[in-house]
Amino acid sequence: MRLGFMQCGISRAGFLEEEAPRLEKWLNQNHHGKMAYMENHFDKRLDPRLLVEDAKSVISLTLNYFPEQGQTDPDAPKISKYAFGNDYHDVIKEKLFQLLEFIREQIGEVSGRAFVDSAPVLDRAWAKKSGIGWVGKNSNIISKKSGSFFFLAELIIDLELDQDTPFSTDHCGTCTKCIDACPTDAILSPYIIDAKKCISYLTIELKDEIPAHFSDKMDNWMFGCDVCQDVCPWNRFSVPHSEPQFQPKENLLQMKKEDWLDITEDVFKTIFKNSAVKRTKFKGLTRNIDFIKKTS
Ligand code: B12
Ligand code: SF4
Ligand code: SF4
Repeated sequence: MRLGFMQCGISRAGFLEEEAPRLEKWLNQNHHGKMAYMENHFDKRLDPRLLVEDAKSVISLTLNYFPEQGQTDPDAPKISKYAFGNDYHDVIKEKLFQLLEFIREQIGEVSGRAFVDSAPVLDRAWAKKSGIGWVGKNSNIISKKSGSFFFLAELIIDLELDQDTPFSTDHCGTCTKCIDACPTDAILSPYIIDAKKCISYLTIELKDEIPAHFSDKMDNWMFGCDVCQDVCPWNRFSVPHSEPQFQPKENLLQMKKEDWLDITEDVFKTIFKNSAVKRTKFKGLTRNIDFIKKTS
C-alpha cells in the first residue's frame, strides 16, 4: 500500500455483541485502574454507529513498527520499540486522512472519521472481525504473516463495502510463553490483562507514584514493556518497518545507563521531540528512571 500500511481488512459497522460482556466485566473488576477514560462512552465503544453518523463499514489497518535495531547498552533503562520514533498517533492520523481523501477521489462524497487509539473504539475487536489476526493470550492482535509489532487504526465510513471474513481461529495453541514471562504477572489468564499490574500502565498511564511492591519487578523498563511480545514465537516473523517517521530519534539507542540517570529536561526535549514519550513528560520519565534505579 502506497501509504505504508501493512494489512487492511473490512467489517460491517455494528454492535460488538461478543465484546460487550467482556468489556463490562473488565471494567467492573477495575482492571483499567486509574484510566478513567476507559469508563467513558461505554455504548459508543461497542457500536461505531454511535460515533459516526450512518456508519456502514469499518476499515481496519495495521502499521508495522518493528525496528531494525535496539538499544545498544544492555544495562540502559529500556524503552518500548513502539516509541523509538515519532508519535504514532500523529503519523497514522495523517495517513488515514490521506486514505479517506483517496477514497473520496475514487468514489465521490463519503463521510467518515479516522481513529487511532485515542477515541472510544475497540481497535482489537475490529482487527479480529476484519480478518487481520487473532487475539493472542497476551491480548494483542497477532497476524500469521507478521507477528504483533504493529499499530491498529480504523476508518469508519458511511459507505457499504464488501466484508472480509472474521479471524475465527486461535494460533496460540498450548503456548503460555507470554503469561510465564510477564514480569508482574499482569496476564491474569489467557486474554485478560490487569492493566494496574502492567508495566506499560505503570510507566505511561499512571500519574501517581508507582506502588513500591513493583520495585523488583520492573525488569528495567522506563517506558512501556515489550516482554509479552518479545517472547511470542509468532514474532519470529516480524520484519523491520520502512516508515521513515519511525526511525529512532538521534542518539536514543546509543544512550548509556549513565546518560539516562543524568538526563536533563533539555536533553529530554531534544531526544523526544514529536515522540510518544512526551506523554509521560520529563517528570514522568525521571520518576520511572528513579524507580527502577533502586533495583537495577
Ligand atoms: C487501554 C489500553 C492499554 C492498557 C490496557 C491493556 C489491555 N489489554 O486492555 C495498557 C496501558 C496496559 C496497555 C498496554 C499496551 N498496549 Co495498549 N491500548 C489500550 C487501548 C487504548 C484500549 C484497549 C482496551 O479497550 N482494553 C479493554 C479490553 C477489555 O479490551 P481489549 O483487550 O482490546 O479487548 C479484547 C480482550 O478483552 C479480548 N478477550 C477478552 N476475553 C476474551 C476471551 C476470549 C476467549 C478471547 C478470544 C478474547 C477475549 O477480546 C477483546 C476484543 O477482541 C488500545 C487502543 C484502542 N482504542 O483499542 C491500545 C492498544 C490495545 N495497545 C497497544 C499496544 C501496542 C500496547 C503495548 C504493547 C504497548 C507497550 N509496548 O508498552 C502494551 C501491551 C500490554 C498488553 N499485553 O495488552 C495496541 C495493540 C496493537 C496490537 N497488535 O494488538 C493498541 C491497539 C493501540 C493501537 N492503536 O495500536 N494498553
Ligand atoms: S506489556 Fe509487559 S507487564 Fe504488560 S502484560 Fe506484557 S509482559 Fe506483562
Ligand atoms: S506467547 Fe504464545 S500464548 Fe502468548 S500470544 Fe504468543 S503464541 Fe499466544
